Amino acid sequence: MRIERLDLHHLRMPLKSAFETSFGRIETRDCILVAAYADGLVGYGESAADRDPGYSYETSGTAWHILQDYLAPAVLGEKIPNAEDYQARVSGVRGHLMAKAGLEMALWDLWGKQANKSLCELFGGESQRVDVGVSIGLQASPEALVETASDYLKKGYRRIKIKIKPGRDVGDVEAMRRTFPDLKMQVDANSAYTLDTADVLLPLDEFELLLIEQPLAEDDLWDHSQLAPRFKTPLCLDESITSLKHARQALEMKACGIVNIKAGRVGGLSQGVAIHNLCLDQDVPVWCGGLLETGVGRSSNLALASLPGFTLPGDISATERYYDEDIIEEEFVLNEDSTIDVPGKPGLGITIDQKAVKKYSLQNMTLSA
Ligand code: OSB
Ligand code: MG
Repeated sequence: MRIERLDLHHLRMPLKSAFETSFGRIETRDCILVAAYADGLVGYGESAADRDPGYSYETSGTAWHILQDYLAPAVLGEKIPNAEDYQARVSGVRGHLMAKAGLEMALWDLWGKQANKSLCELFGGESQRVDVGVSIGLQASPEALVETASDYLKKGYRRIKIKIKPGRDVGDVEAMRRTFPDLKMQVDANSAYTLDTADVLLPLDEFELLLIEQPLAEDDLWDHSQLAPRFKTPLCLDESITSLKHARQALEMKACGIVNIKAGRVGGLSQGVAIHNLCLDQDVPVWCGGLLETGVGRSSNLALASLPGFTLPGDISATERYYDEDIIEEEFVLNEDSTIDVPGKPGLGITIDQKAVKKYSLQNMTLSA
């Protein structure tokens, strides 16, 4: 299918409640919505780069620039039969993985619609519903955290992740564990520690956490391999795994025992599938992370998480956890068993709410072949 046209929409959406991590507080979430047109079909993708370079060096501004000036010219007027072909065309652009992932997702939506297959079917997914949990941002106090967590447990979530940072780590976990002795729980530091300061986390080993996510910096693969043996609890990498190659290297040096896969962070769904395959091969559990995506990205996360290696609950929560108004017509709801259904319609299986897109757009652009 020849790509005839691309639309870019820079969106800024108010979150229902602010999301605070060790890298900052997010009140509104930016993304770039990509629409790709071919053969009378249109596919949608979401580039998850946010306004500020806190989680990643990419921003909605850099993603817009890279999409407009480099990625769009690489695909417009071209026949792109599959993700391998797409990745080869954009391989001259170093980095900018979230920008690349947004366009790849729009192409997957097109390929699925053309083949009349859902993304889950295209990937070889095996589950119709996936285990999910909720990621709770830093709260005002450990007491407030326990209260927020209770609200989510009442809604039916059976796995909770809490954000930690220096000064708000062991105490918060202790308060949670005291109140919820059997809860499936994990923590995410978003790179807030160094090899020298991370020993304050050693007491976490008492609390039977599923995992400790990304204690050290993104480029500290080696230091994670030095830190990991100090803990009984498995370390899990998020920010550090930006490619299949880094996943392989992390596993070879035992920098982590579990991998968080986010298609946006690794340059596209195809790369997420490849990392899943590597980990499945080596019996390393993976789970699907989230980036507070709109329904567009969430739909693709559900498809990815339907693959058999995703054995831990994902950070894929119900639509109502994130936004008052999403940009898709469908709503993702939590089932009673703390799962969410995997979309079954062709492509991403979603319908864009054009009025909502218009409402939240800061900038729009059409690029033609
Ligand atoms: O590190 O997993 C992270 C949100 C934004 C940036 C980074 C992270 C997160 C989350 C939220 O933890 C996951 C979600 O519910 O989408
Ligand atoms: Mg994380």
